[in-house]
Amino acid sequence: MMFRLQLLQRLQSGAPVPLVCCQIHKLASLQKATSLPPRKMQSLLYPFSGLEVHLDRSVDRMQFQLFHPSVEDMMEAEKLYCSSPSHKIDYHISAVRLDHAPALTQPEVCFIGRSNVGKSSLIKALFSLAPEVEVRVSKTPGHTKKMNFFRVGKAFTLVDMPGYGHKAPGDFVDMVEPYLYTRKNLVRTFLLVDGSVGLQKADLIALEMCEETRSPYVMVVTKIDKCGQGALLTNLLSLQDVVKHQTTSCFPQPFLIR
Ligand SMILES: Nc1nc2c(ncn2[C@@H]2O[C@H](COP(=O)(O)OP(=O)(O)O)[C@@H](O)[C@H]2O)c(=O)[nH]1
Ligand SMILES: [Mg+2]
Repeated sequence: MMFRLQLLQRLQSGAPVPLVCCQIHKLASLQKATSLPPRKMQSLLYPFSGLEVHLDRSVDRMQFQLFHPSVEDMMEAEKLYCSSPSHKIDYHISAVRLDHAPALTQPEVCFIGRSNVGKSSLIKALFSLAPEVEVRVSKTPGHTKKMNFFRVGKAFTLVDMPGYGHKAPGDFVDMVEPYLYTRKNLVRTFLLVDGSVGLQKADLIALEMCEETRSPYVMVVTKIDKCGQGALLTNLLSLQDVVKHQTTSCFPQPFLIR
């Protein structure tokens, strides 16, 4: 109401009207997604389903289908990402060094991966029903040089970690590795890899590090919209092979996102 009044006054005075940047994406909520035609909804909520038809019968699909939540379960989970006075979602703090990281007690999950793989975009997408939370997504690699902490009420904290590879190996050694080893409230690490280019050397180094820390982690495959389905399937199958044969603490199912 207050905002509308101010807007009216500005319009009447001829002053420039600020652009409202907090727009909610048209498919941000599950309710909107479920109003799509069935096939579109299916490919949006279960991205692997569209790829599966191209696979030979002999290929083991098990690893892509272990976690298959119902729409009702997803709707329940979505409530966590809706901000309210009693459940505030906000940017908390940034830290340039591990000893600057806030001491928090709630469970924490972190997002790691090469620069430009889509860490900040994923967090921004998770917060799409709370668009007032500012998450910076960059056009230039190596932008995030800090850890950024976001609070999801009292439920948990999300941490956007500095990217590795390219120009940022220093940040990785200085921050990401000790963070993974020492953060007591860390419950899950999400290791993001670019599905349009497949596993890179730097991804394998990160994977090895996650294995060494023995903390449970999940592979998230980003940019699945950026290449053809054939190339994506080739990349996914080789990733599946690595997860199956070279990991012990990795959740067997990669999560596909765009
Ligand atoms: N096509 C496509 N582009 C993406 C996707 N995720 C991120 N991007 C783009 O990749 C660039 C880097 O993303 P960002 O989230 O800043 O990466 P970060 O360095 O890992 O945090 C941005 O231009 C994003 O718009 C995706 O799933 N598909
Ligand atoms: Mg970033």
